[in-house]
Amino acid sequence: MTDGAQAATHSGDVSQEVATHCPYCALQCGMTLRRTADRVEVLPRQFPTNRGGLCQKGWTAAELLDHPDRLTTPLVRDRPGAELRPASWPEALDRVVSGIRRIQAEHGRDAVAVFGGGGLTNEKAYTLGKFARVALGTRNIDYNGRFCMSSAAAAGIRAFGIDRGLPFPLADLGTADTLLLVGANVAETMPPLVRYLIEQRERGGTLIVIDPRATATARQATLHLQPTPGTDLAVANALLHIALAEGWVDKHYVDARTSGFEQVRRVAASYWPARVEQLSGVPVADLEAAARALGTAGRTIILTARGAEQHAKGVDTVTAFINLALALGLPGRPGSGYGCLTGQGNGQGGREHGQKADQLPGYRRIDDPAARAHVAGVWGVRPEELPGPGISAYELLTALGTPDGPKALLVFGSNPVVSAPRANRVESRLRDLDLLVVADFVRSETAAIADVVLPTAQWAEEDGTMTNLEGRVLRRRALRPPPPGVRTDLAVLAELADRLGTGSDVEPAGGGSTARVGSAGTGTGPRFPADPRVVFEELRRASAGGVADYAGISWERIDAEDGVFWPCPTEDGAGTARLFADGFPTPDGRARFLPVEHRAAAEEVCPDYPVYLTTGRVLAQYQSGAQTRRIAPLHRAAPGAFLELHPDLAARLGVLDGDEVLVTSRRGEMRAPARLTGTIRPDTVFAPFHWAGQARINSVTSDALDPVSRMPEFKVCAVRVEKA
Ligand SMILES: Nc1nc2c(c(=O)[nH]1)N[C@H]1C(S)=C(S)[C@@H](COP(=O)(O)OP(=O)(O)OC[C@H]3O[C@@H](n4cnc5c(=O)[nH]c(N)nc54)[C@H](O)[C@@H]3O)O[C@H]1N2
Ligand SMILES: Nc1nc2c(c(=O)[nH]1)N[C@H]1C(S)=C(S)[C@@H](COP(=O)(O)OP(=O)(O)OC[C@H]3O[C@@H](n4cnc5c(=O)[nH]c(N)nc54)[C@H](O)[C@@H]3O)O[C@H]1N2
Ligand code: SF4
Ligand SMILES: [Mo]
Repeated sequence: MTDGAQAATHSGDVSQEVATHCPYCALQCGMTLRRTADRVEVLPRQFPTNRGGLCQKGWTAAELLDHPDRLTTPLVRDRPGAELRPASWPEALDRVVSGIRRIQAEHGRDAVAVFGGGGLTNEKAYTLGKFARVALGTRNIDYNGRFCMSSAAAAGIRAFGIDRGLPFPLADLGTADTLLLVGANVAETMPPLVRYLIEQRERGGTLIVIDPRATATARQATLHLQPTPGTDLAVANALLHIALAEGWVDKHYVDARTSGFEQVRRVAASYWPARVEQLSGVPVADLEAAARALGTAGRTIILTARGAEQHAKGVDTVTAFINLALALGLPGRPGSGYGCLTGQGNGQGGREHGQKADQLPGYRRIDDPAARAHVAGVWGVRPEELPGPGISAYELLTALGTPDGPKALLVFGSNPVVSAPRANRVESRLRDLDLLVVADFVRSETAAIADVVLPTAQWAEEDGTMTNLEGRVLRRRALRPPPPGVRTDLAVLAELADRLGTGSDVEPAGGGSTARVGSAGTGTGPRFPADPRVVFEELRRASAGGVADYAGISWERIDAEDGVFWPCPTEDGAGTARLFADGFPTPDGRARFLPVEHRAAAEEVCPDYPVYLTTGRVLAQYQSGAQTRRIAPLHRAAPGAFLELHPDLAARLGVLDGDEVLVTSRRGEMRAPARLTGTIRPDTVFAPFHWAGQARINSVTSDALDPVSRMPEFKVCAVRVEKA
């Protein structure tokens, strides 16, 4: 056990040293926080995922705790155009509650919407979903995971009946004979994971990377396939085509454990390598070498990340790789399988407990009568009181302030002004709202245009649980209480629910306004508890019997077992580190093949917009940059946006390294210095999305959505590049 003796902090308690995890990405590296006289120190900590490693972001995470930009008082805007000014908590909360009441009285309950984030703890994600459905009674809630995990999630559910990022422990990567990474730049996005890649190669394994750029990850690969953005589906079908032709398909597995192969086989027949070379730019010889490495290895793992998934055909693209994995007999075979690398700190748990438009806790569907009855029982409401499914993140953001759309939005844990596709449109919709409320610990670009900003606690100031990329439930532990003037998200939601008058259905004798008593369903205590441990106990009951069943997971078990893998239905039964050993959670126990065809990107290049744009991340910045742009060493390492382009393209455009360039699409423009590099395809340019203002690449990106997951096409659109 590595979680140490200091594990026992509960809400409110503080210690000098605490064993916790990094606030940022889904790797959730183990770290120890230590209080010294004048600061909080980060020390790497052994945990099964990071094995003692941290990246720069983790090392410097504590610098935001006492940062001068930290918000320590609520802010309100008195009228449109006025500056935000400091306000007391009662004033700010009154403003929120009176605004919600007025808007709902005039326009109905759905006129108030909620936008959450995959960085929120399980307790917060759960409470936010419950707050929307019970306290606000709105169907309109969705979250930034729609921009992140949704395509892989939808494909996983379609094929396997379940969506858990990695269905096996991360350590399996180190023992794979062949490992395929599709659109994943882990050397920058999850640096400590690279030690598994090194281990894998030291054992003689083959690493294949598919990426339009020769990234730091691709440079470590045995074989790098460099397709045009948006053509991975064709590549996957070609790999299957070759596997069929060479006899590498595991017929026994296909017969015994899957359904639907025949149709997929017929589709793959038309993806002969020469045709796919035409479509993708990947040479036939590379397709053949990749197929051989995948088809003839003992242990083979295929992983996708955002490069494959953030497309208007992201679900079908992931499906094509799952088809390949199934044909090779990988899922459920020890040391082999398909997985998706989740992104945000709680990218996995954040999508299980009800902040998604169509979802109730435990990965239940909100349109399933049995699910509604179960969750309504836990919440102490009648099933018919629960709203139905809402609309997806981008559709929600672009409906704001329109005649039939929501008039108020509450944002917890996202900065869509920077991170949403077609961000100029999203920003103007946010400005059209009657009431925008943002809970954050810094003045993010979204907080800056809000009517009310609520200062909330940071990770080192709260307890809770997070579910990492392996489906392992971990504990976040508080080192210190929030600074004066700052409240936790749970405390804010509890207070708002209380003021909205939906804190309970049973008024205590004497009618006190704060001392709510719970219903039969919730036991005693308030309906919206602020104590994360109490919330977790309720979440366990709400998730019981669902796909993501946390019923058997307790904080004590998490401490004792280095985290517990879901599903874990009983306290005395083990968690599930590896899925699919005996079958798939589909009605017939078989995994489903689904035929998928290549199609063009929503926006193809043309004479006016002749270059492909793709977007992504750099090592030293995180997401919208609201946190990491404020951390001095990270700012020094990555001070601003840039446009990566090939020297041949630059020469055609008359652009030199460092020149300011203007990138224009049908939707908007962005300016940044050119960075010339031979590592990118000459038909493609790349920009990171961590910066705001003129350097905001999401002013340019496409808002085409995947028809199933509603994932925006962040990874390809057509642009024009010129010297500014
Ligand atoms: N430093 C850092 N780390 C992070 C984050 C961060 O913001 N910064 N965010 C976290 C989150 S939320 C996420 S979701 C993960 C994301 O982790 P990744 O998915 O690894 O990150 P990205 O940079 O978005 O995309 C990965 C790669 O996809 C490539 N790509 C672009 N288009 C295509 C395509 O059409 N096909 C293929 N095959 N590849 C393509 C890009 O060139 C890029 O190198 O990172 C997590 N970790
Ligand atoms: N062009 C392009 N755009 C992209 C992507 C891409 O690859 N290309 N990737 C997409 C992906 S994968 C993702 S995940 C999104 C992420 O984009 P965002 O949703 O904007 O994510 P963050 O920047 O992490 O925003 C989190 C905000 O909430 C605050 N915050 C952090 N933790 C908490 C908390 O516990 N409580 C509260 N109240 N606030 C908190 C932070 O300070 C920050 O302001 O961006 C998407 N946008
Ligand atoms: S890899 Fe992710 S979890 Fe680990 S230190 Fe870096 S940002 Fe934090
Ligand atoms: Mo993400």
